[in-house]
Order: sequence, then C-alpha cells, then structure tokens
Amino acid sequence: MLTSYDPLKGKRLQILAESGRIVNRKHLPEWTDEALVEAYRLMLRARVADEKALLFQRQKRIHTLPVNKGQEAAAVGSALALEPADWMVQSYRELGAVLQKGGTIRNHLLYFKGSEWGSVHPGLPRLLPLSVPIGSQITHAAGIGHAIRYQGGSEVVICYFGDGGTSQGDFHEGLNWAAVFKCPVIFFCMNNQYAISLNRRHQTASATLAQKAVAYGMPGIQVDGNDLLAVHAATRAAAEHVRSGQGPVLIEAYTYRMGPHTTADDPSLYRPKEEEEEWAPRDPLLRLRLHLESRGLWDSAREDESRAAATAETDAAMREVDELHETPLDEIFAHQYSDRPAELRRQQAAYEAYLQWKEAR
Ligand SMILES: Cc1ncc(C[n+]2csc(CCOP(=O)(O)OP(=O)(O)O)c2C)c(N)n1
Repeated sequence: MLTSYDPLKGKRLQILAESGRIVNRKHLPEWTDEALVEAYRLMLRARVADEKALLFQRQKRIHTLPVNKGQEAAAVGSALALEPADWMVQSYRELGAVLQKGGTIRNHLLYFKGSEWGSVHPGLPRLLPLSVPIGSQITHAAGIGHAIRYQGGSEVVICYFGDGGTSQGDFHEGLNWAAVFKCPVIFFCMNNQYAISLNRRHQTASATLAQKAVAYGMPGIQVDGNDLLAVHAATRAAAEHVRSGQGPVLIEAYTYRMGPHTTADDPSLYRPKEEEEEWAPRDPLLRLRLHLESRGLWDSAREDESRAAATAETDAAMREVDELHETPLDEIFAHQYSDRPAELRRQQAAYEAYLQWKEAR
C-alpha cells in the first residue's frame, strides 16, 4: 500500500494536476499511450450517456435517475485497476465502472425505466445489481470477500458507496467484519461532497473519510478523485495488498458531483454557485484531455468522433428500451420470496386497485 499517504495527516494522492501536467512521477501508472486514450474514451462514453439520460428523463422516457457528471475518473480509474474475474459491488453513481466491467448503456436506461431486468448483465455474474438503499451493499461486499477467503480464491471485491454511506451502520459492520477476517475487499468511497443536500462537513466530524480506516485496522488513502491516474495508482496498490491476503483497504476518492443528486433535485437550493464554479476547472475529463492534447494524443476531431459514437450508441439503446414493455405488475413483487407472504399479497392487491382507480379517473 502507499504508506507515505497517511490519511491521518490529510495527505491526498495526486498525479495529474488540473493543468494536465504530471506532478508526481513516483506513482505514475505504467500505461501505454493507447491505454490512456482508451481510458479517456470510456470516461467520455460515460459522460455522454449520462448527459443523454438526463434529457431522456426530461422527455419522460425514463424515471428519476442519479447523475454521474464529475465522477468519471474515480469510476473508470478504479475499475481499470481490477481483473475480469474480480467482483464489482455497485451503488448507483458509477456508470463508468459498470461500462468498464462490461455492463451496457441499454441496461442502465432499462433499470431507470423501472425494469429490474436492467440489473441482469448476461455473462457478468460478478457485476452485482445497482443498490439504492444506502450502504446496504457494503455488507454484501464483505460477505463475498469472506466467501472468497474461505474458499482460498484470489479474486478481489470492489465496493462503491458515497460519503453519506459512511454514516450507515452497514459501513461499520462491513468494514469491521472484513478487517477482522481479512476479506479481500477494496472499500471505495466516492466522496462527492454531498449526500443529497447534506454537505460532507455535516456528515462526520472526521477530518477525512479515509482516516476511518485506521480505527478498523486497515490501510486507508485519500486520492484526488478527479485524477484518473491517482485513482488508478491507489486502486492498483490496494488490489495488490488485498489480493496478497493482507485484508481490506479503504480508498476515499475526493471528488465533486457536478450535476444534481438526481433529476428530482435542485442543487441551487443548497450549494453556492461559486462552489460549482470553483470545481468546474477540476472536471476530470478536461484535465485528462489537456494532458492527452499536450502529448499529441488527442484533438478536437477525435473528441467529436468519440462523442458522436457515444451519442449514437446511447440513442440506439434508448430506442431499444422505448420498445420494451413496461414492467408487468406481478414482476415487481415476484423476486423477493418463493412463497409470497400474505402482507405482500395484500400490498399487491392494493396497488392493483390503485392503478385501476387511476386508469378510471
Ligand atoms: C437506507 C437509505 N436511507 C435513505 C435513502 C435516501 N437517500 C437516497 S440517496 C441519499 C444520499 C446518499 O448520499 P451518498 O452516500 O453520499 O451518495 P451520493 O448520492 O452522493 O452518491 C439518501 C439519503 C436511501 N436511499 N437509503
């Protein structure tokens, strides 16, 4: 692990500065130019899909959905540090990571159209369904990690959650369990500064979220979450540590949610415009693009071409999802129990009655 980045001293790992300049060669990942360009393309693909999904929601083609803008480097940089056999336990704001793992924009849109089938990723049993109940996925990740250790496997689990997730009991239970039993889990906290309208400084009295690792007896590190290279270097080091049987690691990616919490949110009600302006030049795509351009690896023609490809892919995915039927009512209740309990049957009947009443109005 990168022990020189002691979270108690508040040292944050950065490799790529906002100007696009490399400021830390010691931890620079050994990437080919092609790999770096591919990582940028993936971030751009996630950005375009996110922008378009917001429009589709406004057109009422999908329902309320979370917005990813600003968190693409944290998602893509971490996912690229893992192997295909590793497990990914998601929250709901890591589209770039899900796409890297092999998930599709179609499924992303399908899920937010209200269909659980958007959670089914053919051929990817190690990509868990998106998890909206805050923090609940942290204990799932610890459990998967425990099973891997018990069976003597060499896979790693990465588990994403937000700064708000660290206030849940599940966070304590998951990290404590994983540390005691040396479960191979990377706990990846996306600190985007807000849990809906609640600012991070009201979330915890700890100076950093990474320092919470110390109490559980595991390494913790805070990275510049808008820096693809820093996120990648830290996750790589964490994966090596975890894979070698030394137990879990906590990474705090210090980032910013550039858009609203979801399409149902208005951030102008709780955060100052100046703050958004301060973060705008730290946009993770902008910074990597500046770097690539300074090395002659990218230009506006390539940008336009990649944007157009991602736009076409997202439009085609939306058209396909438009064609799919609404989720049959029974399916909403179908996957929780093999024998549906009386209370659930009652709720289903009540919901059916409500829909009929609504139809008749
Ligand atoms: C157990 C639970 N409580 C409350 C909510 C309502 N809720 C939805 S998102 C959210 C904020 C989560 O903030 P954070 O963990 O920082 O993640 P972010 O949304 O910023 O990515 C809350 C409280 C929920 N989904 N689950």
